[in-house]
Amino acid sequence: MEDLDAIVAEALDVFGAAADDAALDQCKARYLGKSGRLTEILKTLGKLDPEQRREVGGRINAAKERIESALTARRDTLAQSVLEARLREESIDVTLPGRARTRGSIHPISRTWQRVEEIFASIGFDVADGPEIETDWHNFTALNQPENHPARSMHDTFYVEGGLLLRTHTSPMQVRYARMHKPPIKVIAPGRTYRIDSDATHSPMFHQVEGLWIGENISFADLKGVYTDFLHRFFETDRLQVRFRPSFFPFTEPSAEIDMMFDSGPLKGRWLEISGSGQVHPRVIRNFGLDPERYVGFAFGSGLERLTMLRYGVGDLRLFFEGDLRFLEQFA
Ligand code: 2U9
Repeated sequence: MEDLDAIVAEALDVFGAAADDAALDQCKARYLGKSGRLTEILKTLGKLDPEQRREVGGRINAAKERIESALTARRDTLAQSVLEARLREESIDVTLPGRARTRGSIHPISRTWQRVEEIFASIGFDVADGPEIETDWHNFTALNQPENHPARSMHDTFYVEGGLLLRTHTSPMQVRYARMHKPPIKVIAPGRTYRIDSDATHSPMFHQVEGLWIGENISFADLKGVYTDFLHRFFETDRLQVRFRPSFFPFTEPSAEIDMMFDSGPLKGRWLEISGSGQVHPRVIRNFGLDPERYVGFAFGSGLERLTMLRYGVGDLRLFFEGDLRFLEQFA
């Protein structure tokens, strides 16, 4: 008979080398299976006499028990290492910092829009609103731009079906406002406007803010005071100069360009065009349903993009419309 202790020792070695459950099952068969080593020895018991059979049988059983408990031990070890590997793999490091939710930011043009509203509201201006698709009358006729005016050409304006058009300035909002309110009329109209124009300083869609103050005794001095105060507050400095240059607009007479010059900073010493303005044309006043002999006032119109570019030092207007986060995040 083979040496039982040697078989047990070998089985222990073999089990120790089994890498997983499936390998271990195969090893088990080699010793305890139908034609396994111990089973083969058991089969020889029948040939022994009863005395020997009891003695040898007892030794075989003891060997079998040792093999079985080694098997169980190995199985437990393998299960334990599988569990440990999974825990390692699936572990969550609860000490890691949380994933911060990034903050959005307000678009620089919207920021300018808000600030312009705040500044004018603080000196008593109401804020008008109105449609972006306008009638020919509100956009042109009421503003003293007759049928043959060049601004009305198909080339300059986006026309939509039904004789309507995309407003080319924010003025129609003030026309609507003035026709619905009694003087004194003191209102700003910020909003989107549209023109067929596209380069580094022109976009087919852009933003304007226009102001209108109509009463019985409103003068150019009021315009200069209001607009200069606005510039001081918008650019957060009193160190700038303002000048008026004669100009022409169909809806104002007389008309003026407003220029400004910073006394400090990177733009110091250069006159910059910042707005158009003028005394509202008597025909426009009449189109409000008011008597131009009694009511006078001023209007101005500024581009929100231009104000924003000067405030933040942005060189190309198109950056505002591209949605590039590398640009926009700088305003967060
Ligand atoms: C009404 C009557 C008159 C608004 C005015 C301008 C002069 C002007 C441009 C500046 C740059 C448009 O943004 S821009 O492209 N605007 O020069 N706008 S006076 O005059 C009005 C407005 C409303 C009822």
